[in-house]
Amino acid sequence: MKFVNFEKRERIGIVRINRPDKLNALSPEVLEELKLVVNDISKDDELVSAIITGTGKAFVAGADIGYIGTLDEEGGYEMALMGQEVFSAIENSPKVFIAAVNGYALGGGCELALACDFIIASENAIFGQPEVNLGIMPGWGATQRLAKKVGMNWAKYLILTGDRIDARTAFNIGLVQKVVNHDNLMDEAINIANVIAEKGPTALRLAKESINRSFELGDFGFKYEALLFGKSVGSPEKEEGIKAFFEKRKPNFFK
Ligand code: CO8
Repeated sequence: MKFVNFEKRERIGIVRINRPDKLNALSPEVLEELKLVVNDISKDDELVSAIITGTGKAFVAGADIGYIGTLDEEGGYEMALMGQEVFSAIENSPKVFIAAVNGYALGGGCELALACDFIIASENAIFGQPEVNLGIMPGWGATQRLAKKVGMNWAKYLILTGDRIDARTAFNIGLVQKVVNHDNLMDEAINIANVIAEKGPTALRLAKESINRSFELGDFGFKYEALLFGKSVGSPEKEEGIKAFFEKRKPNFFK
């Protein structure tokens, strides 16, 4: 692949958006490659978690602005759907996706990070939804996911002002879960991915699914949680987890 590198380290996948001369801007070609990689990760029984990061000084500086310039209304709609499909595949993947934000995460780049399950940021990271500066609005999920993840007021502030925020501010509003020294970003992300990769994959998948649906299900969300909890209790992984607890050892869910 030309624009998206993929590396497998035992139970962890590492995805690097690799178009540094354009700050990893997401053209249709980059998105197509990302879609293939995400689908491969989701189907790979050996993988439990995956990290998405960027090459060079940006995570992703947005959708490709030159390409947006060529689009008419219909093309804009189609391009929005194309990116939304890829980002929803990340959000709904049975694997845990961590965004390791190494620099600019603007527009579609911030939306890509939002589609991941949580965000680890370098102290150099910059977040923002600057689309209004270009006379357009976000189209790859920010109006939906940002409001759900940081609340309506911050979502409106970021989307309507186009202001950029640094990693500390992003941490303070709950957009980022951990800020680390720039040089340690990948080590930290890999450590967290490894911690997750030791857990029972079925429990991870069911818990993620239940959390993902928490906003839409209302009171039925509790019933849904109970249903998925039942599935986790019925899984062979639960036998190992509880046996290991009483044997005072770490569980091994991958025998
Ligand atoms: N698209 C295309 N090229 C880009 C982009 C981008 N988003 N961002 C940077 N580049 C290019 C620059 O044009 C430049 O190319 P060249 O060397 O050929 O001139 C190269 O990357 C390096 O960029 P800069 O020289 O600008 O680097 P700086 O360090 O001076 O500035 C910034 C870095 C502040 C990140 C600056 O590049 C910038 O403001 N970039 C644009 C950020 C932005 O507005 N992002 C939002 C884009 S719109 C979007 O994401 C919408 C998503 C939803 C789409 C829905 C369907 C279409």
